[in-house]
Amino acid sequence: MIQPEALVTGANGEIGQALIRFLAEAGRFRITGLDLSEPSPYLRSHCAHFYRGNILDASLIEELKDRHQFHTIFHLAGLLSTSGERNPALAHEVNVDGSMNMFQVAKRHTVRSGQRTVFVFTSSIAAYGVRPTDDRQNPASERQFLTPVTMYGINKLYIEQLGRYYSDFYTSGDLDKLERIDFRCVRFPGLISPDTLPGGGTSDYGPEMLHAAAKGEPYPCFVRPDTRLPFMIMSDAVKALHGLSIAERARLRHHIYNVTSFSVSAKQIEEEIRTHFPDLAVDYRVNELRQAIVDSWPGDVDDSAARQDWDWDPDYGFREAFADVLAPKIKARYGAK
Ligand code: AKB
Repeated sequence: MIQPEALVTGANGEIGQALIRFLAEAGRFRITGLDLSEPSPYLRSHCAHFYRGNILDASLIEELKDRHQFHTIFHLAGLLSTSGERNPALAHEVNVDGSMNMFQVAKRHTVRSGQRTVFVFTSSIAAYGVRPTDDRQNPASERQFLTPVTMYGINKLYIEQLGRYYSDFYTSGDLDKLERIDFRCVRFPGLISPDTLPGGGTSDYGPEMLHAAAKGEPYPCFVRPDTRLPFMIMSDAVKALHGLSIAERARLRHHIYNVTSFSVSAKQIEEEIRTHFPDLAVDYRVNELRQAIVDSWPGDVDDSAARQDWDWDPDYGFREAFADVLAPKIKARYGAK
């Protein structure tokens, strides 16, 4: 039997690497990876094809349209929140124009195969914009507080809406000829991986503190100790992407789903890490700009729709995440005791 093809954009990113490893082990897809940078030999060996290129490159997009037939596209490539504030025009280009290009690939493959290409998009809690008068601690539902304050968050919210459009409303101007894709999206909280470090995000203090502890380095934390955000570990993030991608379409009442695992403050993360790395030293040196970004995100999100519609259920809560996965793996990685 010929395996269906899947495309993973942002293949070398944190989520991309973990997702490709997971998909390769599951063996359901022939995987095509796409990233700006060269993959590791390990990652390359899991991909039938790998494109080193830019999702803004028109000739690469034509090649993807013509040479492949993607059953599923996992569109992960993009600039994160802090990077986006450093260069908003570039963030808009990569996040929005790049996503438009990927929608065109999905549309072409939908028309050619007569089957709606599954388009899985990674959105984020950055799509929210909680105001100082709102209750940040109340779990936010998918439809609340949609007034993001960063270029990244605004891009995510807009791409979510474009996905709805290409899934439910697009007609290509010809009302008889439907070319609608199957858009599915998770809004991720902050992610923590023992294998990789994020680059350019604002929830990065969580994973950075863990990696610093394992390396025996002090950590200058850029948010206040009482800053609370939702988080999950990378294996649960991959579980969410896979779970949503294979969910029966008829059960999905929405296109956009919150997913989360635990909501904790920076201080709680510090204390939990210290149970595994007693020498950890954290110095809170608040960066006002990054603090303002995090303060605009909800302290918790309501993921009951995902639990109901596609049986989302993270494997790890706060304590187990650190005790069973993060601490042992990161000790092995850095050779820490
Ligand atoms: C970021 O901090 O930009 C990301 C996110 C929460 O989407 N980790």
